[in-house]
Amino acid sequence: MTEKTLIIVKPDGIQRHLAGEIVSRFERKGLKLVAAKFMQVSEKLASELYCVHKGKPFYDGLVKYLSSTPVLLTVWQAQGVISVARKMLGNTFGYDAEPGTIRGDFSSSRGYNLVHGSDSTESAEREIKLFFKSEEIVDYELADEKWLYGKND
Ligand code: IDP
Ligand code: MG
Repeated sequence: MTEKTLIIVKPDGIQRHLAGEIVSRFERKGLKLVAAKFMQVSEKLASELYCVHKGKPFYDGLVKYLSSTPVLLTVWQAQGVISVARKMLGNTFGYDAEPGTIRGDFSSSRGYNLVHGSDSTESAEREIKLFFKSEEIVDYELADEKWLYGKND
């Protein structure tokens, strides 16, 4: 069974017209898009997503940031997708992220870092369930799957 991960284009990603660029990077990497939703997240849902950070000095600002304007929620599926996507995101703070990563290429901020990605299988399962019903996650085959993943390993 291949993994799934939740990737969110955060409000600054939408406001800065970078949603297409960000989705395109995951597409070109050969990850499979299995769900998507464009919506404004409530403060309640944002605080649930970030519950592990409750009590930290940046928590209240983080919840306000994520719920301030709409986001694009996406779920991607592939072997090892959680760690692949985290590498593509780059380090948490934009100014510290490597060039070539999404945050490294487009963010120079601390908290405003354009994109969220699940950090483990447990968080991915919990986070996906917060935003998607199971029937909203689509099971299908990509026509070029054999070229994307190979058959000789
Ligand atoms: P991650 O998004 O790379 O997993 P986390 O440590 O889980 O980073 O933090 C969640 C989000 O909280 C970050 O993406 C960022 O938006 C925000 N954040 C983390 N640390 C700080 C901080 O020190 N100041 C402001 N915002 C922060
Ligand atoms: Mg995190």
